Amino acid sequence: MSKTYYVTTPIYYVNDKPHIGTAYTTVAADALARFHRLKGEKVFFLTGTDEHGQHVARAAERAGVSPQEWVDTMVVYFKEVWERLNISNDYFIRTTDPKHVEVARKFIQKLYDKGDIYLDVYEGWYCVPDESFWLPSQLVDGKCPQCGREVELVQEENYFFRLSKYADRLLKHIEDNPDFVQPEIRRNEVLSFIRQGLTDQSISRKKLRWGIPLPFDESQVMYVWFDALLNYISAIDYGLDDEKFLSIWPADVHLIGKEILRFHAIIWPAMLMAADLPLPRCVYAHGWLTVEGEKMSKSKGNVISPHELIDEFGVDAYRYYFLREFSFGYDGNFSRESMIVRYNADLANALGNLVSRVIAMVERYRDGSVPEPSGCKGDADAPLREAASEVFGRVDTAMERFAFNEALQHIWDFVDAVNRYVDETAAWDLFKNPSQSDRLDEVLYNQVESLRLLALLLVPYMPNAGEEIWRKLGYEDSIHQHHLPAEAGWGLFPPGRKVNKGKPLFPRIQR
Ligand code: ME8
Repeated sequence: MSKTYYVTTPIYYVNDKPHIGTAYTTVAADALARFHRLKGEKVFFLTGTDEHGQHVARAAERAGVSPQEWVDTMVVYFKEVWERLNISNDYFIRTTDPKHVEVARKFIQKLYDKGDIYLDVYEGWYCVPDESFWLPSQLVDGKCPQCGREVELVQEENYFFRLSKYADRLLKHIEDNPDFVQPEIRRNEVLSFIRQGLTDQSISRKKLRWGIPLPFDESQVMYVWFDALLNYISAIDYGLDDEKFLSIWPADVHLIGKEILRFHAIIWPAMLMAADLPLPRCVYAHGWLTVEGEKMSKSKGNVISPHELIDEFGVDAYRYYFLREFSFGYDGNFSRESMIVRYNADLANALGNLVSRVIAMVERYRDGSVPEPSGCKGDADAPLREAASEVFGRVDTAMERFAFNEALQHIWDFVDAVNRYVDETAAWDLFKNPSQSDRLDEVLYNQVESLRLLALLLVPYMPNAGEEIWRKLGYEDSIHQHHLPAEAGWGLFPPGRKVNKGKPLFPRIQR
């Protein structure tokens, strides 16, 4: 049996509502999960919420409710927005789930029994919003080197994880596996960090109550990052159901933002090594989004909710814009203007018009029934067939590298090729000349066949648009039951079927 393709997002803190930054990773993970399902693979796609820690406890305190009440209220905002964005996660993990708590306690006990966890005094600085420990030498102007906010002095007896013990093995693993940390720039960052030497990591908090109590010392709770990273294995029943766990683990990719790279590319693999578990195949850290040139922050009041953009542009356009506009590994800047430009050019004009034109011609020239291909060839056919036969392979190669924007670029190159075909074959002229009737049949069939392939190609990125084109082509079953490249061959569209005009896919946005 082939292994399940396992893709994860970070689990998000519930101190605040989701915004376009959080949705960025989740939409990308969803496109990846759907792409692998399109290929006919078994997929497990995980997302969820990180509900413990000081940051969340303080948010609850400010709201005047208990932490549990707070997280129960906040988690709804995440579930709601993922549903609206058509996120197809197979499971939603919450770190307050009894199952997660049980697995986390089992895991830490295992490491403690092995001697990889010991008691010592921690003295240093703590950034509450980032939930990160820092040494005095790491601070920048006395502030958190990560986010620039105030840090707090922590001095307490903590349990430590022997991270240093795994430094050499980890270094070798990253050196031997060039794809383990991606993109390259992040891999270099991790390598140089490890080469500077790793110190053992505090993994418990004494004064905090909101967390998972340590099984070997109930007076302390697990450090929120140690707890959170374990979601990737608790969600798939590590230590509870071996058969299930082994059919899914190791993860094929953990998609994360670049600011949490060290946790995922250093601490997490070392934790797995300590537990004798295989490492994920890849940790991919994407860039950060700014809004109209500025970092999103509550104080600036420029935090954008996905709902706002979905209301204005629709779900598919939302997904398309974020995947197409930015190069995943790099930082990017959101602007409403660029979203409108993309929408009108790529969705309304190139794609939407193409679909309407083809369907309208089948209606006008063949009473809405897709004709049998006549075999009457023309010069324009070969370039179209070539574009059709190459597009999936190109998309696949781009997706292997998590280059969502390139994958979509290849699909739009195909859209352009079909648009050219429509223009060059000029069905409206063929229709005027009865002796060209066979050629008209062939041309219309090729256009419809191109839309069939296009609908399938779009499914991972714009599931609704894919499904709508499918309906317009007269299919009654779900497009999600169909696969590529299995159904990429030319000529699979059954002639004689009636097309449906329906509503336009992406009406132009007037400015
Ligand atoms: O770090 N641009 O949770 P978090 C792009 N709970 N991506 C962004 C973004 C932006 N402006 N802002 C947030 C945590 N993200 C931990 C994770 S995992 C075991 C624990 C995305 O709620 C990006 O994926 O702060 C980033 O890594 C994540 O949200 C951080 O979410």
